[in-house]
Formats: sequence, structure tokens, C-alpha cells
Amino acid sequence: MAREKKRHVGRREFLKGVAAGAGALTSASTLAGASALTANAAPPPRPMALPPAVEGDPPPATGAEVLTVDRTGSDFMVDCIKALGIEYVCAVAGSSFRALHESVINYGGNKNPEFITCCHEEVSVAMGHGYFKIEGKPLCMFAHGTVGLQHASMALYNAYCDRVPVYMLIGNNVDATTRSPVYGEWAHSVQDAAAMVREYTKWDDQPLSLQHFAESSVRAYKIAMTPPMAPVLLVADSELQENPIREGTKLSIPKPTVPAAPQGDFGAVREAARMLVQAENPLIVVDRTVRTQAGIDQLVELAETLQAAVIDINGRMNFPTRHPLNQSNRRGAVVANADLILGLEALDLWSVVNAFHDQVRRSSRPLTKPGTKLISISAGDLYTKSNYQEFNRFTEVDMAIAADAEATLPSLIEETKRQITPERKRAFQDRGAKLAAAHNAALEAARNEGAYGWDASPISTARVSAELWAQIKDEDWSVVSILHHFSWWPIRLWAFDKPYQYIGRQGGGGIGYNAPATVGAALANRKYGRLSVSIQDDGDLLFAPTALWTAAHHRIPLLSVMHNNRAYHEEMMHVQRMADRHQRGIDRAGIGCMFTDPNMDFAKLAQSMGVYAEGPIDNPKDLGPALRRAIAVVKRGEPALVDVLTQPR
Ligand SMILES: Cc1ncc(C[n+]2csc(CCOP(=O)(O)OP(=O)(O)O)c2C)c(N)n1
Ligand SMILES: [Mg+2]
Repeated sequence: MAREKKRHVGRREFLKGVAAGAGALTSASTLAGASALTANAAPPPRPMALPPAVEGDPPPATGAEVLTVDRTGSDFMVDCIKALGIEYVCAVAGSSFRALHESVINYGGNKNPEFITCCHEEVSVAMGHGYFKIEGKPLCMFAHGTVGLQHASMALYNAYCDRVPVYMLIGNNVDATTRSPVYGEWAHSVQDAAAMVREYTKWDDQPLSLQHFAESSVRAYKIAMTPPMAPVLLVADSELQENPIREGTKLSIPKPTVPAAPQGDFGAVREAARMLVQAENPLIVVDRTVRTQAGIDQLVELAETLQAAVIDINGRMNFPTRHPLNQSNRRGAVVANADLILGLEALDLWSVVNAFHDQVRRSSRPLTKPGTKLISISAGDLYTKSNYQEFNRFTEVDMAIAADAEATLPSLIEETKRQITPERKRAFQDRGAKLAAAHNAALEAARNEGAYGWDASPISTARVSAELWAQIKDEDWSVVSILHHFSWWPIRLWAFDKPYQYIGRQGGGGIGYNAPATVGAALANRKYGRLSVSIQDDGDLLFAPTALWTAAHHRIPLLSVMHNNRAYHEEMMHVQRMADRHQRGIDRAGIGCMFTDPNMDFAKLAQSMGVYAEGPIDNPKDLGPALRRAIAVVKRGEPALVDVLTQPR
């Protein structure tokens, strides 16, 4: 309000109730059923007293001063956010969006969206990343001009690489003549705010009017949610936020409609089905393929129709881990045996069909037999940028269908069924029986391998997985963390069959994702009453530990089981590799990688932020009871952390 003091605008000029009509949020696909909200939320509470002077304020100008306004641009911006059905805003407070902040909590009633307090912008964005992968719709992040977006940027990059629609709003003061010299507004203002993250956002805009804002907010949502999905960014100009809405201004919010995902060309799908039916040993490779239970069911239907092997690279939960056709535990054998490989949103098909050797001279060799054909169905072919290289090595394929794989599954299944002859069906049955036997043998081998070092201290990662599984297997559980640092034990041993039971990796491989993303995913799981479970690496937690406080403050139930190997272990293995290569011995490889002398106390860290915590636990026999106590806390609706001293992997 201080900035209103010099503006000689009479109260009569303010509009008391802008007619802003928002349509119901409609969607052809994933968003059906999202709440419809109108732009006219509850009337804003009227300020009862003038705000206190802020230290350093310039002396008031003489003449008519404007100290209060009834309805501002930021109120209308909140109407726009509400119209999108957005449930939460994650943010670190920042004065470049102070009006928006106030409008969310007062005008908007702090509900849909509710303000979630974060202590680092990386936390805000990663929370949105995790939340989307459970809920299938974005939450909103506010960030403070230059500095907030700079902190948010790595998390934004992770979301971009993971093709997750993060919806960002940042404050900025474009008009240099209205920038306050007092609040650091010059350092926090920028000519082209989105420039620094444009390489890893799908779209951005800096609206100049409120109507422009309304249209761009809906356009941003639509672009973000159309596969391939990706983050978007809107710059909410501070003046536009804080200025009153003038009487007579006609504003409307367009109906937000998300387009149906692109399906594969029918002729190409028919040819792909023909190749699949004719193949002797077809292999289906899935990675970031499935978003819904229907997608999992269709993938199962396709695999069963063909009795084809499936390997899951685990970019998402795609295919039930205990399904007899799941051959992920014997990837090498099925790739070598395949005469046709179908990649469904397989992000790095090259690495599926080639072995890469990280030696002094880097080399590779094919893993497939000569003549093996490759088909790819991927929305990745619809969208690629230049600078960041997350698109992986170019894969030579025999047929590429540029389309969303999940949306293409129904027509592919239909065509496959249509082309199957009784003779092919008999061959499929034999193939299926062999694959089922191989699946069982591989599962047994994984169980035997997991028993190795069962009573070891620090505790083996397989033992931690088994103890955890024993406690959660009868609950409605959801693993919200990464699992590759844990030797994939849960995926190898547990029965996953629902889309929310595993949500994939960081995308861009940026450490500092896991702790906040798990809190965001747990926030989404809360209303379904699911038990959110995270395997939390120590190094990752140290990047963004305040995510724990956000979970405690907002009563977000989440069980975090520490994979405390007291190291950046992955990096330590790299240093060991270099030491080996240089023939200097690996005994000093812990320097720069290990967190010992002194050891960190993660239970105390969590407790200091109001989170129930136990540990460090180094005796495997103590683990089960500790997990049981922590789960009881989580079931009460709070976060809990069990610090476990683990083997490195
Ligand atoms: C932002 C960022 N900085 C550095 C790295 C390099 N890096 C890759 S793995 C890793 C170690 C992570 O340690 P932790 O989370 O404890 O997992 P661990 O390897 O010990 O299982 C690091 C630092 C990265 N990926 N991202
Ligand atoms: Mg570690």
C-alpha cells in the first residue's frame, strides 16, 4: 500500500466487483472432474486500519493520498488461479508478489489455493514436481523476481527433463520509474525475467494487462498440460498486481480446456501391430509411459494379448512388477533374444540396445542380435530444444510414431487383436509360459541376492527394503522417492501395480529433488489417505532439509526412511574409478565425498524442525520396531523420519 501513496486516484474509481466469468475447467483427458471455480470468490475483508509505516518509507507527499484500495489486480489474478482448479501455492515470501500473497490468503480465503510455506524456492518447485506425479495436475509456485527464480532454477530443470508441468508465477517490477529504492526492487527487477530459464520451460509470458493475464494464465496451463508436458512461467508485474481495478473494467477468464493427447497415425499403428504379431520375440520397453491406472491396465492388455516380454526402465510406475511377463529382472537376456523392440516413451532407447563402457576410451557395443527391428512411440518426437542435451543419444529405429504412447495404446491393442490368427495365438501361449517361468526364476534369484549380508551393520539396503515391505504391504502405500540409489530393491522385490505406488526419478538428475518432491507427493496423497513412503538419501536431504519443516508445519504425513550411507556415495564411486584408472589406490576416495568426522545426526535435524524422528539405527533387529512406531505417527497425520545407517548401495 505504501506505493499507492503518491497515486492520486479517487476511491470512486475503484471497481467493487469486477464481473469476471470463469468457465468450468474442462478437459478431454486427465483433468475431467477437477473442481470448477468461479472468478467471484468470497468478498474480500475490508482493511480496518491503515497499515503501519514501514521503516525507510519516504515521507508522505502532500495533497490527496491513497492509502487503501478495495480490489486489486492481484485479486483478479487469484480468480485466474482458482479457475484452473489449483489447490496449493508453494512459495518463499517475496515483496515482488506481496499483493498476490495477500490476495491468496485474504481475498481467496487461503483455500484452493492454500499457501504452503517453503524455505527455499527449490523446495517450492520440487514440491510441485512430486505433487503433479501423484495428482496429475499442477500446483502453483510463486517466486521472488530474479533471486527467487535463480534459486528455483535447478528444480525447474528437473521438472522440465521429467516432462512435468510446473506452473510458476514470479513477481517483477517492469516500470523502472515505480521501483522502490528501499526494498531492493532494482536488484530484484529484470527486463526479461524468464530469459534465465527459457531453455527449460515450454512457454512464458509477461502480461501487460489483467485481461492479458487471464488469457495467458489459461494458455500457460493448456501448454503445460499438453503432452509432452513441461514447466511454464508467468511474470506477474508488481504494478499490475497492486493497482486497483478501475470501475467499468470488463474482465473475463477463458474456459481452461486441455487438449486430448496426440494419438499415433492409424496407418503407422496398424503397421506396428502387424510387426508385433509377426515377431517371434517381441519386447516392450516402457519408461515414462503411464500416467493412469487405465494406462497400466492397457499396457497389461497389450502385453498379454501378445504374450510379449516387458522391461520397465521405471521413469514411472508402468507395469506390475509381479506380472509374469515383467522381465525387468533379466533385461540383458530379453534384449539379446528380441527380434522386435517396441519403445513406449522409452527416453533412452539407445541405452537399452547398447552397452556403454566408461573406460579410458569410451566405447559401446550393440546388445541386440543383427536384424532386430525397433519401433518407437513417443511424444518426445514432438518437442525438442537445442541447448540442454537431455534428449539422449540418437537411436536408429525402423519406425517412429510421434504421439503420446498412453493415448495410442487403445488403437494399438485393437489393431493387434484384429491381426492375430489362431496359429499366432498358439505360438504366443508357448512364449508366455516360458517368460512366466523365467520371471519366477529371476524373482527367486533377486530374493537370494537380497539375503546376502542380511545381518550386516550398517544395514544392507535389501534388508531395509524387506523390513519396510513387511510393515506397509497391507496398507494403501505410495513410494514417493527415487529408488535407483537403493539398488532398486523395492522394485525388484515388492508387488507394485498402481500408478501412485512409484513416481519415478528427478528427471534432470539434480540432487535436492527427493526431500521436497516427496513432501509434495505426500501432500497430494494426503486427501486419499495413502501412506506415503520415501527412501531418503542423506546427501539429497542436505540440499533441502527444510522440506521437513514444511511437512511438519502443514501436517503432511510422510514416512522418510534414511538411506544414510554417510556419503555422496555415487560420486565416491566415480572418484574410486578415477583412482583405479590412475593406479593410485582407492583409499582416499572418501575425501570430498564422505560425511564423517563428525557424523551428522539426521534424527536431531528432523526433530529440530518438529518432525518425529528416531535413529541412527545400525542394528537390523531394531529396524522393524522403529518403522512400526514411525508409521503410527504418520497415520496420525504427521511426518516421521527413521535414520538408518546403511550399506552404500
Ligand atoms: C545438484 C547436483 N549436484 C551434484 C550432483 C552430483 N551427484 C550425483 S549423485 C550425488 C551423490 C548424492 O548423494 P546421496 O543423495 O547421499 O546419494 P548416494 O549416492 O549416497 O546414494 C551427487 C553429489 C548432482 N547430481 N546434482
Ligand atoms: Mg548418501
